[in-house]
Amino acid sequence: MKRHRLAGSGRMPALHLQRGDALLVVDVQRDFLPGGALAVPDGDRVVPVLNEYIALFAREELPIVFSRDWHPADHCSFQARGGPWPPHCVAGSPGACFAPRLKVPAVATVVSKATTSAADAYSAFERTCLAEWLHGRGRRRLFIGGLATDYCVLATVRDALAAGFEVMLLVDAIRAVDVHPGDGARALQAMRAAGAHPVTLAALDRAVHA
Ligand code: VGL
Ligand code: ZN
Repeated sequence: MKRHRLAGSGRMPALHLQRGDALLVVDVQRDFLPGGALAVPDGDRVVPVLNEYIALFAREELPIVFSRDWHPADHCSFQARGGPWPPHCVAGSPGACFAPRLKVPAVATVVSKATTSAADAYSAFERTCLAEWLHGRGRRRLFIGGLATDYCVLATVRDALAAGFEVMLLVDAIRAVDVHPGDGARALQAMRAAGAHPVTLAALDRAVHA
């Protein structure tokens, strides 16, 4: 029996990058990698994949934004202050650095968040100028990946949708903390239900257009 390629056979049409797109890399910092203060299991696995997205967006001269968790030493989210987390991503410390293998361009847009001791912020949009910055550059669609699926990626995706952006979630470039088993899977479901579209490198049209 001959096989036919039919619509709905599971094969997605190639996705093209467009004017109005931007890449947002969430919190790919040493403290969230294996060996770090708040290690995300397999957190390092997002780095080579994100590097491919970074190269694609750089080639198309589309904006690439890196968010980072950037806490004071006495941050309210730390256990010493009654918060849920061990100390992590203290501003200027080695653990707060971007992953060494992450190919952050020489000139990059960096958004620091949760920078005051009294307030935490999982979302890269929370008390930052990121939404205005992106809107001001005519961005309509954000490709979002990084760490961690069930905290900062989830909160960032929700805020991006609320701010009116279309969101493409890089499902091959996110990893979850999974404090409670299934947190990552639930976060993924919640993001899809909120309107984020899952995307992978394989689904992106990587051909060079003249
Ligand atoms: C994060 C826990 C605490 C994150 C930040 O980047 O997902 N998670 N602070
Ligand atoms: Zn934090």
